[in-house]
Amino acid sequence: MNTKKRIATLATVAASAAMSVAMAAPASANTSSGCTVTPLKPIFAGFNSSGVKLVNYRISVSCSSGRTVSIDQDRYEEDSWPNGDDFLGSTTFNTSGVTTLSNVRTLVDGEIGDEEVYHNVRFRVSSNGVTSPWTSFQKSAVLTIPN
Ligand SMILES: [Ca+2]
Ligand SMILES: [Ca+2]
Repeated sequence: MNTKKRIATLATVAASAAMSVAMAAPASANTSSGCTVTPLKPIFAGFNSSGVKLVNYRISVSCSSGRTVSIDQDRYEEDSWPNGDDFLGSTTFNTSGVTTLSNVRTLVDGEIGDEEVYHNVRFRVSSNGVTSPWTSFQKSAVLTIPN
């Protein structure tokens, strides 16, 4: 193999290695470093004392022992194009083990007719003083609810 050919071969190997790293990320987005975190479809959770509807934005968490997880949750009300989704608020959580987190919030009435609410979550895992990078955000299913 002459020198020119060898350089070309090395470049091909480097390119395919970079591609396999880039393509692996989305498939494992909700499992990272021994924790699995899933944003569950929001559920109706009754009424507050003022008669306003409540919605529980739950998050399922399952971590191996010795791991703690930090979670960012962003809540939205979905709108059709050309309107952007309405941002409703953020909450952060720190937990470990196997649990389902609850976050009960009042339901907005931002438009005529039903509201369509969902949440996005991302997380990072700490173990023995080492913290993983943040995952990408994952979107829950959308709850359509009269209000
Ligand atoms: Ca809407
Ligand atoms: Ca409405």
